[in-house]
Amino acid sequence: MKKVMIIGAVRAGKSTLIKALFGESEPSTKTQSLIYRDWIIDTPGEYSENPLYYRSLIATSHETAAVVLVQDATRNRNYFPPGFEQGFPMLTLGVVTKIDHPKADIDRAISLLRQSLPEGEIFLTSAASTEGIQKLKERLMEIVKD
Ligand SMILES: Nc1nc2c(ncn2[C@@H]2O[C@H](COP(=O)(O)OP(=O)(O)O)[C@@H](O)[C@H]2O)c(=O)[nH]1
Ligand SMILES: [Mg+2]
Repeated sequence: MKKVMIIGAVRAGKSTLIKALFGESEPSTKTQSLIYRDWIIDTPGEYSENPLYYRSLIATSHETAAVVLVQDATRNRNYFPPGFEQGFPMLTLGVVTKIDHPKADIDRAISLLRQSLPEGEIFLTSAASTEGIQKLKERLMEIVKD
């Protein structure tokens, strides 16, 4: 099975999203290193926030069929550099997390994500309400299966 790597800022909701994709709802603990779980690679938020780690992310991405850029719907800034998607030669897609949150602003999240991912699919999700999780899972399964 191919793999998918999940990247995004510290506390963007990456690990919780991964748990939700596996049907789990307990809180996630802080991710300190690359974590391989079945067909998903979880990454520490520092890897997306600190340019010192970009090489490591890009190197790891070569093991994957797709890279998922995560944007937290409650944040008012983009933690990826502009055009970050271009560093990844494989398929890239976007996921907005926490759309259930009272402070979520989905339009803002999409436009922030578009600065780093000008094209490609964007999925709107909430691990808390499970909205959008099944649809994302189906798409990712399609990517990793062949
Ligand atoms: N409201 C809400 N909070 C979430 C959701 N997903 C994650 N969180 C919260 O966001 C925080 C960071 O989540 P985590 O998955 O550890 O982020 P990571 O650092 O990107 O792995 C935690 O307090 C989560 O409970 C969601 O769908 N809705
Ligand atoms: Mg994490």
